Amino acid sequence: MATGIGRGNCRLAAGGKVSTASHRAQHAAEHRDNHLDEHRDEHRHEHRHEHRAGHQDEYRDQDRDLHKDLHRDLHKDLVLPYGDQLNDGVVQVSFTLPVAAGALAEEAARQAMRLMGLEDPQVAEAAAVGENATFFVGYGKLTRPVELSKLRVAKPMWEELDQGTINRLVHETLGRPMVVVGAATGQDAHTLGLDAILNYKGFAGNRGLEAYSAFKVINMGSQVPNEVLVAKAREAKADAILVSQVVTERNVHLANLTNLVELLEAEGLRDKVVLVVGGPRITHALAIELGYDAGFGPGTRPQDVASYLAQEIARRHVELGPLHE
Ligand code: B12
Repeated sequence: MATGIGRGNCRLAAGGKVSTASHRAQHAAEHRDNHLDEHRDEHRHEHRHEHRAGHQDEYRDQDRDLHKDLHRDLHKDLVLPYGDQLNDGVVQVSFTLPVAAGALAEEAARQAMRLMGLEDPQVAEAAAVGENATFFVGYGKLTRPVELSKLRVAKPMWEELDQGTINRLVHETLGRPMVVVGAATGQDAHTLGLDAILNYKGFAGNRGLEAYSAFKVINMGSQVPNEVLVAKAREAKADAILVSQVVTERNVHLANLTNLVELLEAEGLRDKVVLVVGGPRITHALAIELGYDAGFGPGTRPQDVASYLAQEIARRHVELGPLHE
């Protein structure tokens, strides 16, 4: 089916107005330049203010230097994806639409990319997935830059410690190893991530918690129901519970993680344990939102977790006293 729309540079824009790709590109470029100009003016104003008493020629030199600095600084602070050239904004996306392969599906794909905020969407690859679905690889341009200086990044607050310091800190704090119970919970059968943190051999050359005298590790493995994990934590007098969640389809991890917090609260155990969650789609911010003490994402090393646990148990001991007595 050929619609005649969406081929070449001329497409129907929202509200029935005809706009061309070059118009939009120009508009986008103006938008970004205005944005950069605002920053430039702010910066120049501050700079002039500081040097009001200076000489005319000095102003000119300073302006030239300032211009160079600004361009360097703005490129550092306002960033766009790198496609073929620095900050050209070009990105590649892939997705599947439940529409049979053909012209309508391709127009739907371009519209989906526009809705993602991409200018000049192009379909690079379209492959039928069964009768009623099409997989796409597309290209488009982002025009609004990310301002790095405006970002606030949530990070757990701990310092990286070496193995000896971690062992000493825990033994001095508790007079015994810290009991850590770990499990991949609910239906989750992925244990490699949890094993990477807990098992002696560890991950990427970094030894796991079992290699520290600071920790007594109980690894319950995969598909552990929350109730069974809570019962084990009570029986072992766990100081920390480490949960792994890898499957996140249909947000199953959110329901599962929330249920664990509710069970621990109901059992009066929540305040007695350091509660940690990890997995490839876990962030510290998400963990905090769900009622956990810390969250660890992709690339986590056992030493990161060991450092956090040792410092957190020491902090609690000083602030709250022994938790299991
Ligand atoms: C290996 C694997 C499997 C193996 C797991 C074997 C095992 N014993 O673990 C098997 C074959 C069993 C499997 C099964 C399935 N899998 Co699978 N699997 C993978 C695969 C290829 C690698 C995962 C992995 O081990 N990574 C290596 C580890 C070291 O990395 P990690 O898990 O991210 O862990 C690190 C951090 O996240 C963190 N971390 C992780 N956990 C924890 C816990 C704590 C406490 C802390 C502090 C840190 C931490 O530290 C680790 C080290 O840095 C991924 C795809 C991929 N490339 O990622 C799919 C993947 C995870 N699987 C997936 C799916 C869908 C499944 C199945 C549902 C498939 C099916 N239809 O049957 C089943 C699930 C069964 C179930 N009930 O869970 C999807 C998940 C999609 C989603 N977002 O939900 C993925 C992403 C594949 C995909 N692209 O679709 N899988």
